[in-house]
Amino acid sequence: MATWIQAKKTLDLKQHMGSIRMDFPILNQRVHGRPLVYLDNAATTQKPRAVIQAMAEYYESQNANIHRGVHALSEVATSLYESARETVATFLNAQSPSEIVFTRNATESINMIANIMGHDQIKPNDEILLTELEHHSNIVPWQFLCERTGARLKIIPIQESGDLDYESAVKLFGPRTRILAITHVSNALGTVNNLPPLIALAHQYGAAVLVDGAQAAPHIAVDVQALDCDFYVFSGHKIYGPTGVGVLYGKREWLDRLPPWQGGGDMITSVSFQHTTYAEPPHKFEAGTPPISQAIGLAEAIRYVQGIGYPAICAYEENLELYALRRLLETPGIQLIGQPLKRASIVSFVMEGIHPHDIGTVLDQSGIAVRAGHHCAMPLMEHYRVPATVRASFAFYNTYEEVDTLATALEKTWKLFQP
Ligand code: 7TS
Repeated sequence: MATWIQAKKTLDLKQHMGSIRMDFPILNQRVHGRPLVYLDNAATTQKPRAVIQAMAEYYESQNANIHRGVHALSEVATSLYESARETVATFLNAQSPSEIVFTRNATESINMIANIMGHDQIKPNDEILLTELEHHSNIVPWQFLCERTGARLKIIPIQESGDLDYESAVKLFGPRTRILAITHVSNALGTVNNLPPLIALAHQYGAAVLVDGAQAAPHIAVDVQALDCDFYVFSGHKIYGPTGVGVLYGKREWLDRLPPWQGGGDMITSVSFQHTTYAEPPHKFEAGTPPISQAIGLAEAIRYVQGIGYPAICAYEENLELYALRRLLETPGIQLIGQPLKRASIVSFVMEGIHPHDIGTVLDQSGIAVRAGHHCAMPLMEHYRVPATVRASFAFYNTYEEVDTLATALEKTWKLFQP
């Protein structure tokens, strides 16, 4: 946890920014001779020292394989791994740690569900509802499922603002709807979806709901019981934890009902050449050696985030985002893509006549890291008839001065490309 946090009260992060940034060693460097301005947090976030240290300590003094040995190190490693699961369960307000499966990333979590749902839950002409906002990770696995089963995709459209078209959404549900797979926050526009009415509607039709929380978990306090979703997924590396670990939350009754995905060690109770019986959830879904150090790192990242607290993070990030929007709107040539009612720390834009990749390259020369591309959301790019956007995505360690640096660099970029 961050050492600078004293009393547990809502912090004004602006006042603590120096200490916060000191917790993230990577931020204190120069890129192309300029101080790094890291605004690619939606791709991956930087890691606080506490996470790096927890993982180093694990490898220096605790490393062993888990659930297998009677020796002391294996018991320590097993207990650290299982307590990481408890940390995630409490973080999401799951009913029990057995509802938390560790995977490789959000993508793998979605693939697992899309795959095992095909076992006996989906029939020809069943319908799977997605939205126009989805990342490819929440599209392609469902296309695989449709190819295997003869089910069909139906797509909830968006309005020009980048908000979901809730009126159209209601009409798309029907007796054949089996799954609603929906992002909590759009990685390209930052739109925060209003999930509860859609989840309630899906359940009225007996459909299961998977929420892709990859971009939400770092910015919004998630309560899976309040949401009442059936599955919730996110990636460790986008919430200040390491790569190589993801989370799949699943309601216990779903995890009991669904078959395992991969077979191997640790997911069985007994194996013979004639017959194998499976372990209880969550182990049923964790074949092979899991991401042990990564789960430990993720738990530390969650403790770090909880140490600051979502009220403080949300308050700071919302103000920073408003400031960034104001500065961008003042900058000549900028056209925002999407103006959703509620957004979470992501801003996408284009500049007339300048390719987003060129903007990204010029910004990089000023030490500013942004993303330029289709953001793995090609259907969404098609909706706005742009091949790509520039995306600035913020974390609680970004500063107002960094937003100014971005705005100044964009103004220069605009001038540079004028005839
Ligand atoms: N879902 C959403 C909404 C995402 O933004 C991403 C990654 C994923 C799923 C997949 O996450 P992964 O950890 O399994 O790869 N989004 C991005 C991005 O916007 N830029 O780089 C990765």
